[in-house]
Amino acid sequence: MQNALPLTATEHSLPVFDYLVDRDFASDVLAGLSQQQKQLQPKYFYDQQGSRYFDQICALKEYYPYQTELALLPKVAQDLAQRFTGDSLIVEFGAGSLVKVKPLLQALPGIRQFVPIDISGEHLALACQQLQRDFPAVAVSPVVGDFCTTLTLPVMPLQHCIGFFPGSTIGNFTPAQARQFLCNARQTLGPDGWLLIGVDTKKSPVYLHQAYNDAAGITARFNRNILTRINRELDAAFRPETFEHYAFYNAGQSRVEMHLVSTEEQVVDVFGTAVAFSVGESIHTENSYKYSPDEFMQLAATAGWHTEQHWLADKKLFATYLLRSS
Ligand code: AVJ
Repeated sequence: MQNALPLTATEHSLPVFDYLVDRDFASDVLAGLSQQQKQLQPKYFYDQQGSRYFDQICALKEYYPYQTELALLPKVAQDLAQRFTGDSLIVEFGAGSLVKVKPLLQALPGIRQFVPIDISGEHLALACQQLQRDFPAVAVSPVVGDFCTTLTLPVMPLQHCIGFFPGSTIGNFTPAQARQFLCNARQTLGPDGWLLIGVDTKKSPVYLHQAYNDAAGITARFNRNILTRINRELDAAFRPETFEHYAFYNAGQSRVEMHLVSTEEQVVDVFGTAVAFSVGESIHTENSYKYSPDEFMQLAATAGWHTEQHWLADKKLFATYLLRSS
């Protein structure tokens, strides 16, 4: 918050609140690579190229969470339209390409403002321009930043404040971090706050395995791109081709883990620090936790959220929950 540069004018006309700080990236990378189990935070996947790879993942038939959630949303939007008849605003956490908010904006005529938060600034700015053209009656106010931190949002005083957190992005957090996020979101969204959140369910590990190990190798490219990004932005010397994409379901922890496994014994220069890898040693790049509906509703309750309604996709492949601050 203290690093905010409010209302930075971009070459585009939409004003953007930009809270991103580059030095966090450098120190997070060094700290992560210094651990016993090396790790990188998944939020750093999303440079411009990474956001494009993620869009390609969403187009894969194996990556069921995207299509499944999207197919649920028109029904969800209809139900929300019954509830939210007054003037409202939507705050989206990790907004990406802004595809999923469209069914909501279409079905809810009371939405006056839309505040998408995303870490990938250029990607967000482009998506917002298009959305603003499609929905001229909604004030689109993009915020570039990490939604895990407390951000001061440029919100208008409206009747209902509806948070939107689709895609099971909450699965990137550990359950303890997820609880913390839910507590923070409750603060951010205020006493009459609501949160519409998409969460992936538990299912066959075979099915999960396919979703994170697609035949075309897009997920592998997405995973390796984090090394390319570190090379470019932080002056490191990773050879991404010497790291293999490795993703599996860890049943004990209820999560898919993604790793990058070194195929060689090697020492990599990461802006002046020598980072050694043995053969088969991995960098843990992502967790994607899965929750049964009961587990998730319980977790939400411990963060002060009551589940007002929830929608389950066919074969319980995905769930969307409408939470109300209690
Ligand atoms: C955007 C975090 C929900 O965990 O499924 C997709 C990211 N990683 N394929 C997920 C991802 C590999 C995705 N989330």
